[in-house]
Amino acid sequence: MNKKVYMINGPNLNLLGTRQPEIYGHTTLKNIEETCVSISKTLNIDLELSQSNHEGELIEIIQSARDKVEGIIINPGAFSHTSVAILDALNVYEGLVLEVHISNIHKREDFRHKSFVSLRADGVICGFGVSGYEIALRHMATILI
Ligand code: CA2
Repeated sequence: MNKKVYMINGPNLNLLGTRQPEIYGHTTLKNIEETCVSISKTLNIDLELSQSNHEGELIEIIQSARDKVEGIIINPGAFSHTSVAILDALNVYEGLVLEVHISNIHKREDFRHKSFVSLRADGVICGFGVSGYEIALRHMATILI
């Protein structure tokens, strides 16, 4: 049977491909999601996609992952650096958590160097551009299947 995985994107990632291409590239979130859904089919994964600009909504999505999906791939955007509430929600979740950042957060401003989510993540991918999502998905498949 297929494994179920959430791919969650946080604030402003709906703008990918439209602004700041020097940092985030030209690929849109829709492109990323389509590519990942197509790859997930070859990996026997049912991928459920979401994006929200709202912290509370992201927490509700993470809470709904319990007893529903075996893994979460999450780019929490700027909430990575600020949200203890998202960390708390992830700490309740028992499946595999992979954190993705498109940019290399360690090469950027000091305030981006710390991620609360990394305190829970089983793996962190950053600085690989939008390929980070695909890398996370393939890793998820090797662990789950
Ligand atoms: O590198 C990443 O993936 C980040 O999670 C992206 C966040 C940033 O706050 C983190 O420090 C690192 C920002 C996402 C904003 O995305 C935009 C995309 C296009 C145009 C404007 C914003």
